[in-house]
Parts: sequence; structure tokens; C-alpha cells
Amino acid sequence: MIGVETLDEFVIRKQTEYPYARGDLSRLLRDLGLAAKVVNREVNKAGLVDILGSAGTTNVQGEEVKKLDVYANTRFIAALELGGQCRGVASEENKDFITFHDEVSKNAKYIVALDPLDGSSNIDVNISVGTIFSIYRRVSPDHSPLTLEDFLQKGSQQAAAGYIIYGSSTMLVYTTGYGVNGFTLDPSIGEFCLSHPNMSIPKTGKIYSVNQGNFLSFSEGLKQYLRYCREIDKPTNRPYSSRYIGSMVADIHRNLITGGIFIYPGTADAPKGKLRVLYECNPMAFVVEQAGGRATDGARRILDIEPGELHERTPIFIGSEDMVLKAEEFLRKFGGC
Ligand code: P6P
Repeated sequence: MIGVETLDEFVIRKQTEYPYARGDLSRLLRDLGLAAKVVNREVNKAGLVDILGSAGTTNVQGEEVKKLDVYANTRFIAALELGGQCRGVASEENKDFITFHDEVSKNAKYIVALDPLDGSSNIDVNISVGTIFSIYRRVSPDHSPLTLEDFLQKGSQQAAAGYIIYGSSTMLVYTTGYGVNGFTLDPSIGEFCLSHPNMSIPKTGKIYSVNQGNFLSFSEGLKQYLRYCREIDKPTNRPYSSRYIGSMVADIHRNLITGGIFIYPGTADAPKGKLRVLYECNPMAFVVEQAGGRATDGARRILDIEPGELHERTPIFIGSEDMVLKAEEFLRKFGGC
């Protein structure tokens, strides 16, 4: 019986494989793992304590903020500040980025972009939600206050990225650019344990994931692609199955394991779509690319986008490489994204 390897043990073992690593990133990843365990405890008992429902406020996106959103945001930011490896955070829940000014964090070389609780509209109905994180090295001079440029880096510059999915089990999945590994929380010992080493997304799949309620506002190219998904064609395993949870982390995590494509496109009213570059699309794109998949805005690689603002949005087509390429083919042929 091989022993389980915990996230902390894995991160330390991996660190020894990179002689230049001082352990800062390792400690930062462990800080995120700790916050995830604390948030998981609240998510798992959300129905039992007064933490459900709205906080009575709206966030910078104008979206109603659920109490668990606020709790998760507070916990992750606190863990990052206390951990001392992070100089500052950009969060979906905060209009501007936050700089940590304590003596230890002042020397930190990493910054984090965070969606503390993605899919929060699902909280009250007990459907999986997630946390998404993206880690960069700061580009402004060490010890100086952070600048917006530190956060507006291309996704290809990420040092690490990943997500936590609070579902039937709670998993932490991340990459540092050397493959993707998944850890399942064992509540009996309170540790994330390596359960999905070297994750690899199937080159194709049978699942397409998009909010078809918006079908009439989709481009002609996307409409044609969705018709293609629904056609009967045994040799290509069509019709595909439509699965849409309304929680990006849950939809993409499922496709990472089974194969599939997740699409949140632009529309006439919202040409850049809904999902944010910094703390949703970039980190998920890094993970999926590292697992052998593809992530574009319908044409351009997500990780090549130069963000112009903290909460910038982009259309996203992400998942099994062959499925994303096929969708792009329809967009080129019939127009749109
Ligand atoms: P819609 C959740 O609010 C979220 O940000 C993603 O997790 C999810 O994929 C998407 O929005 C759902 O948006 O417009 O289909 O409800």
C-alpha cells in the first residue's frame, strides 16, 4: 500500500527538483491550500449556519454578493497576507488590487489574482462552486509598492495557477508549468492528498458546455458549431451531450477528466463575454494547456491576451484540443466568436 502524498509533501518534493527554487512559491501554494480547507469547512456546512444568502451588497461586477463570497474573499486574502509570500492580491470582489504592507510581505516577489468563490449563484442550491487563483512574479522593483502593471501581465507569464472545487469531494488542482496535479481533501486527516497525478485532458470528448439560453444572441459561427454538436454522426460520436452547471470551475474540471469543451462566448450586447481574464480565464487556460488542451477567445490564445484593466473580460473556448479547433473552424467559416 503506497502511502498518500499530501499537498505540502508534494510541493516540497517538487521544489527540490528545481535548484533555483527558494521555497517561496511552495509556501505560497501551501498558504492557498490552508485557506481552501477553511473555506471548504464553511461551504460544506453552508446550509447549517447563517452564511447562506446575500450579503446585501453587489461587487464591482454589479453582481449580488453572497455571504460565502465575502467569507471566502476574506479568508484567502488573510491567508495570503499572513503567509508573507504574496505582495498583493487582485480579487473579483475588490474594485482595486490590494497591497500588503507588513514587514514580511514587503519582501514578497509574488502577486495573486483571485476569484474567491466562482459560481456563487449556485451556493444556495448546493451545486459545486470553486476558487480560482493565478500567481505571477511582480514586475515592478522589489520592495516598492505594487503597480497595475504587476497585475496586467499576459497569462503566459503566470508562475502558477489552479483552482479548488468544492463538490462531492473537495479538490485542489494546480500547475507551475510542469504538468497538472490534483489533490483530494481527506477530511479525516485534514490534508489534500495527491489523487490525480499528471492530469491529461482527452484530445476529444462528447460534452459541450454552454448556456444555450443565449443561443439567439450567439454569432452565426457558434450557432453552426452547436448545430454540428447536435447532428447524428456515429463515427464522430455525435450528437454530443450538453452539460452546463453554471459554475466554470465545475464545468471545466469535469471536461478536464472526461474530455469536452466549455464555451462562454461574446454576444452582440457583450462582445467580450462575461468571464474575466485575470482570475478566471488565464488560470483555467494555464491548467488546461498544461494538461494538453487548448484555450482561445475563438481565435487568439487566452494566455497571449494583454489585459488592459483589472476586471477585463474575454470570450473563452476551452477544453479538448480537437473540439476547440473544430469550434474555431466554424467561427472562421461562418463568422463571430
Ligand atoms: P451564466 C458564475 O457566475 C460564472 O462566473 C461562471 O462560474 C459560470 O460559468 C458563468 O458565470 C455562468 O454564467 O450567464 O451562464 O449564468
